[in-house]
Amino acid sequence: MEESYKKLVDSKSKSLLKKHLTKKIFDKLKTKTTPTFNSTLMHCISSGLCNHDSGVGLYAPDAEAYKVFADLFDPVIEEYHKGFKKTDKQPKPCFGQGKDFENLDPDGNFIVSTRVRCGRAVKGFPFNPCLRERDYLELESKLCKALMTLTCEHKGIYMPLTGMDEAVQKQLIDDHFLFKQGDRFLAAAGASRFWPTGRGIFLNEPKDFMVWCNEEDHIRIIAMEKGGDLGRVYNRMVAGVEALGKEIEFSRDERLGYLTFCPTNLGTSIRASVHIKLPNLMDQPEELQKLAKEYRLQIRGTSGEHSEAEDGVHDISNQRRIGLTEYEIIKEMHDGIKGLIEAECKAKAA
Ligand code: ADP
Ligand code: DAR
Repeated sequence: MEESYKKLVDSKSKSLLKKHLTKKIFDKLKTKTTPTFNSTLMHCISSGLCNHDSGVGLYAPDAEAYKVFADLFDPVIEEYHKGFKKTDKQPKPCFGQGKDFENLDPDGNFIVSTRVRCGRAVKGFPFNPCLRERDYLELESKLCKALMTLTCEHKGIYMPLTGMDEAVQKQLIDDHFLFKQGDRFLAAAGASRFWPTGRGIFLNEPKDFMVWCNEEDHIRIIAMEKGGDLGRVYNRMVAGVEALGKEIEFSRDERLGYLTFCPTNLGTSIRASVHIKLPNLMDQPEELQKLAKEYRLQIRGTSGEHSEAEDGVHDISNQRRIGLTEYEIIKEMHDGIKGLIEAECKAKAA
């Protein structure tokens, strides 16, 4: 670990890990372990040590890591989430009403599709580096039992990755329903062990609600549809979260909110995104980046993280996930996308 750490220090990495893992903190934390699962600093930083091009480079091997290695997690959380200090506390869950958010693009001029997702961890289970093969299977079994209770618009089927026809899997990924495989950042973080055991996707009949099992987090709850009706998509995700929350006890920390494998997903764990075409703004990359920063938005490629835009379609979403209620996160994204569309119209008229 010492040698890999020195290579990171000497590298041109711009990761938050490199920025905040000072030698003093490294020396203070390198011998610490978490009490229940005996997780180490190496479990937390292995991805960022292997991938110097990480944006963050840090993951929590279990819930206790956020406290045992707080000297490293707290400054990374504060910077990524734009100011959530170690003395700040996540508000109690408040989803509000999706009806407050009007369709972002009723005439269908810009937005191809809208997606809202959140992550959840099952209380008592660690995260990927500490999960045994039987833990993945137990998590899958618990989730499937809960999924079978879903009714009405959420009713659907669970498809395990084990035994899934390759063509079916490729189509589900191409349709943006299913997660990609082989993410090197996640692999280096220990998230691909025993793959594909315990991994899978639940899809409802209309294919506008899905639940991922054991990709990066234990559970990802997702609603998605064509067009820009953020309020309707948000309501569908919230109803799914609340239904599953009646069957499964989620892991929630008093200060950090809902716990996740990656510190970028803590708090509400909500990422609300649009696949959107803004051709005029895309021709002014500096202006677009300035607006994204102003609205606290993150820009990804068409196939999500670590991908490029195809046919001018970008994935634009809220950056912050902690320090605000669920409702406030959705409002921040809604207002940001509205602002980008207004700027696109001005750029077109100019
Ligand atoms: P997340 O961490 O939220 O799951 P990723 O960036 O890994 O995000 O994206 C996961 C999948 O969801 C990718 O296939 C991506 O293209 C798809 N996706 C994200 N936002 C949208 C959207 N608004 N419409 C359609 N697909 C989307
Ligand atoms: N690529 C990794 C992950 C950052 C956040 N995305 C997650 N958790 N899927 C990085 O450190 O840049």
